[in-house]
Amino acid sequence: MEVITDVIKVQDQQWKEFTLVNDNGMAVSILDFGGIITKILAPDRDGKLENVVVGFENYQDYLVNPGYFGALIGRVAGRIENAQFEIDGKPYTLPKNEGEHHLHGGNPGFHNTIWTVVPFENNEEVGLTLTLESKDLENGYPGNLRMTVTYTLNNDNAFTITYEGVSDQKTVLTSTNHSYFNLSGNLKSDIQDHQITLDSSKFVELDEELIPTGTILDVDNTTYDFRNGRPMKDGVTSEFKQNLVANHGYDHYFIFDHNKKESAIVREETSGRQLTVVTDQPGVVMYTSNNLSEGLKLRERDSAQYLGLCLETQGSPASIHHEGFPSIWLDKDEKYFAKTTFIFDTIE
Ligand code: G6D
Repeated sequence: MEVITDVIKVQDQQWKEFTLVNDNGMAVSILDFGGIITKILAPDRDGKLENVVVGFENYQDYLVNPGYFGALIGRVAGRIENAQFEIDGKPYTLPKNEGEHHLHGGNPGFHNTIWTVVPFENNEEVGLTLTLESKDLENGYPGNLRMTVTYTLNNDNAFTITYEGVSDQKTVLTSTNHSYFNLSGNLKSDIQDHQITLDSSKFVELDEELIPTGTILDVDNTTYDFRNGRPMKDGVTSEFKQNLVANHGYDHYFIFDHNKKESAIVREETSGRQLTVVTDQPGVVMYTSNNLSEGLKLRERDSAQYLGLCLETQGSPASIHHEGFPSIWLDKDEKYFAKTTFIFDTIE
């Protein structure tokens, strides 16, 4: 196992790209800019290593990155209604970077800031420790926040992301990674035939602006019931209101039942690749790149709708304005901890 470091010149900046390689040849490439995962090479059933995430051909395109490809997201992943909240009666207003609302931590956010990166390796794994200091009231968020994200890869083809944070004031925090997975390999096909299983019986209803209504819906007898596996395309062809609200797909927070160790399993029959997600998080935003615009030059091809599957494990920003949702409140000096493992293997 090894960590390979490359220097990437982007306009007047110098970024570093770190590639974690295990003994099976699986590799994960990560930038210090945004902690962005630019490539994951994973084997198919014949052992052929191919890229399984959406990423740009030209690195400078990560400077804009409207889809947040591969990026760490924070301080709050998802949407905060009306870009505001109150703590102990004191109002806080965040940038309205999507209509009247706040999306994905604002700008600058975790996704487009240079993180301090320290590689490491030991007998079990190779990895990176990324740290970031976010000042009090940066983008309107209270508290001086110190974030540490750890990426590790082991010889079981398990890639783990651990998030740790602490703030000197009460604040809100839920971070995630916004990789777009495509198990076909080198974006040979879109994700409509990916078979998805989610350990979830409830999901969060959205309004037309993709803002939680405050209602939690049952998946029973809907295209949101992934408990026994379902092809992603069911959400594309569905006339169910929530699939239409998401622009003919999924863009919703699923609350995990935590009945199983595996919170999500994704399979792609042609390649035989399988991705299993094990997480301590209470839920996941599953986004099926319904709004992925055309015309972006990706590593293997031009962008198109449904090219990647996002599994953004996190708390629910709806908890800011509604009771009964997985909380993203963080008390003064409370330790924030989140851990998600993506296990890549194959099926017969
Ligand atoms: C779209 O609604 C989706 C979000 O869920 C996603 O995170 C973003 O694109 C990249 O706004």
